[in-house]
Amino acid sequence: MNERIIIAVDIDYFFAQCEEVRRPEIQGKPVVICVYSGRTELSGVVSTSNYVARALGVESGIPISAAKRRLSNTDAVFLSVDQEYYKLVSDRIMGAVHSFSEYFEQVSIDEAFLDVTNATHRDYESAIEIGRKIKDQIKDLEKLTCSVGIARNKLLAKMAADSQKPDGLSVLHPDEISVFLDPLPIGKLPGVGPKTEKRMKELGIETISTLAHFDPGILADEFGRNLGPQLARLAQGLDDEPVREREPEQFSRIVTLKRDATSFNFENELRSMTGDISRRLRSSNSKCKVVGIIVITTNLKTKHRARTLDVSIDSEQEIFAVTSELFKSYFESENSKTQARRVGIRVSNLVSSERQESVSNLSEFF
Ligand code: DCP
Ligand code: CA
Ligand code: CA
Repeated sequence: MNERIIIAVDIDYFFAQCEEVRRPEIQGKPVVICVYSGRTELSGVVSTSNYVARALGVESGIPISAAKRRLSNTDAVFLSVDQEYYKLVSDRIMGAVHSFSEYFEQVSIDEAFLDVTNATHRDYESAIEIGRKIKDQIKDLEKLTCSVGIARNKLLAKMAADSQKPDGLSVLHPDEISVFLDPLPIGKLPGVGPKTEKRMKELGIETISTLAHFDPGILADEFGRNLGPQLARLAQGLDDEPVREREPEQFSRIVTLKRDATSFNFENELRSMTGDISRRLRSSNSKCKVVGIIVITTNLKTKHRARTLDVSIDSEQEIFAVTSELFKSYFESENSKTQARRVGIRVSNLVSSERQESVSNLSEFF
């Protein structure tokens, strides 16, 4: 028997919710996160928006000018994306979610899957328990809501999570799958983008049920020999993709200072962060080539400095040496104009320390 239980976690209106948390005064207003192209003052697109703005027709992908028009009579807040900040929040959340199962896969900045088949002994009630705990923990840690879906594979878990947003917990028992899937419009099927959707509608395919039973030959002709049959399988709720651990690309830590700083006077905090990062590198058998610092100022600007090293490192002392220098030169260059409220460090360009060793062993051998 290879029946699995998969949990999907997706943070609600992620970038916009991050901003609501760090700027509580904007809660309740329409919040629009913008990617400004810089060409003219208003050119660019909406990255995401909160649910207040969505109810007024403002969602991902529309031009900022259209969003401004639709929200012209409201107290809407337009903010520029701060990708670095969302990444820090995401790293902390993903760390917490990962702790619920060793079978963990992060698929995007705000989304992850867990395989809890063994942990739950294939019992949905105990999977729901884990789902609740994950939601509670993300709420406690970051004050963010997320939506959780539980089902027999990644596809259905994701669709279940999407079906109850925001702050949902949706379970799809194996015997409920076709009742759930069949009536849904094909646009709800992951993998069916706007172009595919349009062509399917021209072929008379409106619902997932129609797609599931459609002539496989025609689907192959229309959408390709691989994609066509694949879409039909998805429409039947079939998906064998395993939850696949991906190598982390970076590690970061950030702390709020007890007192806002205008110089490097937080050696203890830095030691604790470098110790933590060094342990994380070693436990994943990695070393880093790039070491950076993060400063979040009292007026919520996120600043970065990073150094690329000649030799990759993983020790606490080495990481401390580089980051303390970066902090010193940061505060010198800033001329103490801005105050730091939160400070962090980040290591990236990770390389496997095992591979390095074996390479050096080999070169010794030759
Ligand atoms: N994103 C983006 N541009 C897009 C889609 C998404 O910049 N076209 C960014 C902003 C989102 C984040 O990625 O906050 C996560 O994307 P989601 O699709 O999960 O959307 P949200 O989390 O914003 O909303 P939802 O509550 O629907 O999950
Ligand atoms: Ca999301
Ligand atoms: Ca997502």
